[in-house]
Amino acid sequence: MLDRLLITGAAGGLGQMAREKLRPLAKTLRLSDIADMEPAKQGEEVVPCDLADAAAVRDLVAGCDGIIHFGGVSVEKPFGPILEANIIGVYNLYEAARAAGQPRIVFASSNHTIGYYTQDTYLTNDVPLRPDGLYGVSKCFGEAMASMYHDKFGQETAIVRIGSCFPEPKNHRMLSTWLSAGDFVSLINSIFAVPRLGCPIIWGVSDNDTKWWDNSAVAYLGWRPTDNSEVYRAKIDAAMAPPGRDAPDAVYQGGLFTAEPIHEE
Ligand code: NAI
Ligand code: 15L
Repeated sequence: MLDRLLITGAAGGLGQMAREKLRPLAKTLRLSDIADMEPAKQGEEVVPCDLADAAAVRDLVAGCDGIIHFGGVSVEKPFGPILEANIIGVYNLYEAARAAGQPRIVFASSNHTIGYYTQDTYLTNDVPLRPDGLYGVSKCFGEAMASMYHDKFGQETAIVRIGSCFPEPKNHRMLSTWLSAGDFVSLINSIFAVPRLGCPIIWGVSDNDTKWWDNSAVAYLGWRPTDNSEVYRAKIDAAMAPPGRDAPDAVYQGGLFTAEPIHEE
């Protein structure tokens, strides 16, 4: 059991899910966000923090022996907020972790690091990056930071390229990219349990029939996703027509993110 697990982005969708489901993983959960959070319950600490504030991030990370880094901009946005949260914020986090004895980190990366691969390609975890926007580029930066801090200092990070982690898949593309909360929780438990983690790239995807990603290189983690989006197919078919054959959501793994412009400030 960890002593104190830091969850950044605790006010967000995945942060709230983790707050509820990862309680048994640590004696204390330290929950942080720039947005409002529910008050601390027993075994919790609520610590507001802007990831762009280096001194505040250093204090935030001190005393933690594990970090789940969900905080940051999670969709395509102008470069300013992405720079603050996902570039400067990630640098601040890694420097704070270095000062705090290198707690193991789960870095929430994204399928948008490889979004321009087409849906007819099956990807191992060592393919060249093909980000589909500034958000995807910022996640490539985070992955590169994890790799460099591992090579230079031995910092361990699980780079989880999350597909689509929501209670249910929301459209036809997500039948391929869906990661269930249960599978994500079991992945995080495996990441903190494995004796030697290193700095693997892990596809964050459930055992969907139509998945595009091959996790065989990280079999040593012992993680076996058990959910399958197929159970939602009929519901999605009934709710919406599938995208046209040439629509971005049907062509590219990153779906509609590939059609986003560069947003102005
Ligand atoms: P979310 O947008 O709901 O949560 C992100 C949280 O980060 C928000 O509560 C926000 O207030 C906080 N944040 C933003 N800027 C900040 C700053 N400067 N300082 C401190 N906190 C800041 O996103 P969600 O869905 O919970 O995702 C969590 C993480 O997982 C994100 O990093 C996202 O990029 C990544 N991810 C999520 C996927 C999903 O399917 N939910 C898919 C791929 C990646
Ligand atoms: C992401 O990276 C986003 O954070 C999330 O909101 C979804 O859009 C997801 O990717 C996806 O590709 O479905």
